[in-house]
Amino acid sequence: MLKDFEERRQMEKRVKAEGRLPPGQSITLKFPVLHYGPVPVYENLDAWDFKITGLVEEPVTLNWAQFTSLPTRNVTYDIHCVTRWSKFDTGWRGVHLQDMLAAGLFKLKPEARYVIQHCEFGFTVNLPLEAMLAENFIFAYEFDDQPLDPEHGYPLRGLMGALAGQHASTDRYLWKGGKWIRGIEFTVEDRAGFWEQAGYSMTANIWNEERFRRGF
Ligand SMILES: Nc1nc2c(c(=O)[nH]1)N[C@H]1C(S)=C(S)[C@@H](COP(=O)(O)O)O[C@H]1N2
Ligand SMILES: [Mo]
Repeated sequence: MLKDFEERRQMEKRVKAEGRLPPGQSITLKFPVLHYGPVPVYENLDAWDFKITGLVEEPVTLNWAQFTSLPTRNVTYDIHCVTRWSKFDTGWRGVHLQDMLAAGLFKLKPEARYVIQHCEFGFTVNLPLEAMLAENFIFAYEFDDQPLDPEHGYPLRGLMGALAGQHASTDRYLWKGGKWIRGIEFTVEDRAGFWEQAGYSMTANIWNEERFRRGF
């Protein structure tokens, strides 16, 4: 217990010195679970699919075997929850939107500017296209070399994190990644997702502490 406390204190000191602790955040060594509503149960992934819709030349539907045969990347993210905990050096494997485009899986229409993630039970979250094309975002299906835990998004989640030391303009809070994601929709206009409709920020930049929507 005391050892954990000391470890956490030391690590917080280090990431602070490295400029990796955003304002108003503190470190956790655990992995808290945060979401609204139930955790979906999958007996198998036979009925699972991932739909790419909206401003694309041809909509695409992928099953689990097709999705997991897409090229993957391993990423290490610092993740920052709007409820003020941050977890550092988390390791994930998943598919990047850039690699889907490069593989010729679908073609974007030039008007596409925003992306809505569609998740189980109708949960949605919105991001500008540039944030999803940046290195901060991945469709993750492994954490720590293991399939995701059900409560962290099994089988697939959108994942938004920060790369150590980059302070990118696309660094957002963790809620910008939808757990149990089932598709993405490209749009011209920004459309508030579930938490955004409840008052959370449309932009969610962690370095400017964009936690809530102004004037909401
Ligand atoms: N489908 C879904 N995804 C979601 C949410 C949710 O309510 N539903 N909450 C978001 C919020 S507010 C956070 S902070 C992160 C938490 O991810 P974690 O439970 O893996 O820590 O998931 C995000 N993704
Ligand atoms: Mo959150």
